[in-house]
Amino acid sequence: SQKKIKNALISVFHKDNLAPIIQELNKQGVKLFSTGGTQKFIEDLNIEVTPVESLTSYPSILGGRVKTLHPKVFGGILSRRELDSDIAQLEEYEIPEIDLVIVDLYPFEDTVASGATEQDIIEKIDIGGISLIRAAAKNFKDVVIVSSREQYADVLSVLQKNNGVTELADRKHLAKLAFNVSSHYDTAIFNWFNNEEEKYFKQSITKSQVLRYGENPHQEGVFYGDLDEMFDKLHGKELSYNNLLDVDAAVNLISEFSKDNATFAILKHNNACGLATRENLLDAYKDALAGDPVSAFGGILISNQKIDKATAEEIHQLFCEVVIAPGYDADALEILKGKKNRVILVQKPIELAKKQFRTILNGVLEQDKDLKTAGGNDFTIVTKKTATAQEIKDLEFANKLVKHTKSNTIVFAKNQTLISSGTGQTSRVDALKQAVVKANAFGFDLKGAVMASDAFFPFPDCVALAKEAGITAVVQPGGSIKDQESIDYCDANDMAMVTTGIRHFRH
Ligand code: 93A
Repeated sequence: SQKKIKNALISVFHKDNLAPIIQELNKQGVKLFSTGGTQKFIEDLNIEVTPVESLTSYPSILGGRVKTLHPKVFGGILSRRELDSDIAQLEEYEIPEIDLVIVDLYPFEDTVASGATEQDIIEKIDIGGISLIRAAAKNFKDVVIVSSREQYADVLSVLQKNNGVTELADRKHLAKLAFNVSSHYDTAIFNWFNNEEEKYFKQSITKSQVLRYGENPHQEGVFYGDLDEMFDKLHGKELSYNNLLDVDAAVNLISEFSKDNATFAILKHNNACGLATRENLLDAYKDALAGDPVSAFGGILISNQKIDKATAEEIHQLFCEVVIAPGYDADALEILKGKKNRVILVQKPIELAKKQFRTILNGVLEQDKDLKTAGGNDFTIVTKKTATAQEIKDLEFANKLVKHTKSNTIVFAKNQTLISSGTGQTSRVDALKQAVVKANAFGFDLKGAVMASDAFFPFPDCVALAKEAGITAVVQPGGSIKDQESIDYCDANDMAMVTTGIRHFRH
């Protein structure tokens, strides 16, 4: 298992501290092969070196992208010295055995850190070098791999120790280091690609702001991000931790209604307690509030339209923490400013991050944001009865809302208005029952209302309870093995059901 180094391939980006190794190899009579820049460095030391081009009979092509990627190079590294067929093939194709490979990869991470352009970063993805490293490390039984300039000093002492004769244990150790280098290198490349996707998130964490406290006064809290980039704050006290959670929920909910008529939402604890779409904003606000005027107290209000004076006058009657809108008429703003602490935000038309993060245990969960919403055209009618045009509108409306409500959830809606919802229940039946109780409590008649569910019905009990409450049409993702039981129930009870194929869990 002792091996004497006869031929070495050296291809390094950083040449510093390389000279003593080259000199030692030269002293030991090792034949050196090398790529362009490294070759020049060795020649400058007055030491003989063979350009890799004369080994491959190919020039370096594609601006250096293909220099060492050639069977004459990799054959000499990967051949099994004890295998007759490998030996015969090296002879047949005139490939010299290479028993030492020294590589220092293109500095990918440094290039990213320098703020280089995408094109420059991509050019710094080393292909040939990483292949040399992996090939030599794979064949550690016969080959010594030096995979980073950080190993030069150690390797020099290994070379000096026994006049270029190396031990298997040393080679295997270097192979382990090599795969550490290559895996780290590829991870850095992966992270770069991944960060590209998370550009919006990354940009937003360049700033942070200490909050009054966290979810409760005994908890400290910080927001990492740039609120000024997303909102113009026109009035009011500082947004709290819980306000920010609500603002997030509100902004995401209202984004579903960006192309709709005037829409107003009132949120509490990240769920809507009022939502309505109307011809004009004042009606939208009034009908949103009517959904649950008790919960609306201290709520977060959001509108998809500029707020006018008439609507502001109504809002002013309510104690609410935050108002968010794309803009305010001057007289409306004056009215809303009438309460010292009321936060008034203008939502800027900026794109939100498409990734979500959440800490769990001692780690972080990451996921794509739920950006899919089924429109009426995506609905599949699964019952004999088809939904009316008005029901389809209401089903669309309810389905948008159910997506932004904590699971398990059931939403009842009628005339583009939230009647009531059951939110965050441990069973869907309980969510439904809660919605019925709330609708009754505020004097709503559920006859002709529609129902949306965030996930499928495992049993027909939900549609049965809905029928009893007066629901005539239902939207749900579908996909339960017992879907047919719920559909059969609807068919037997003159109800329409549509499926979307898109589940909207929100945990
Ligand atoms: O562009 S590459 O991926 N293509 C190759 O075939 C190749 N072979 C070695 N880069 C390649 N290398 C890298 O070139 C090495 O990893 C090293 O970082 C650099 C050394 O080039 P030079 O000797 O010309 O300075």
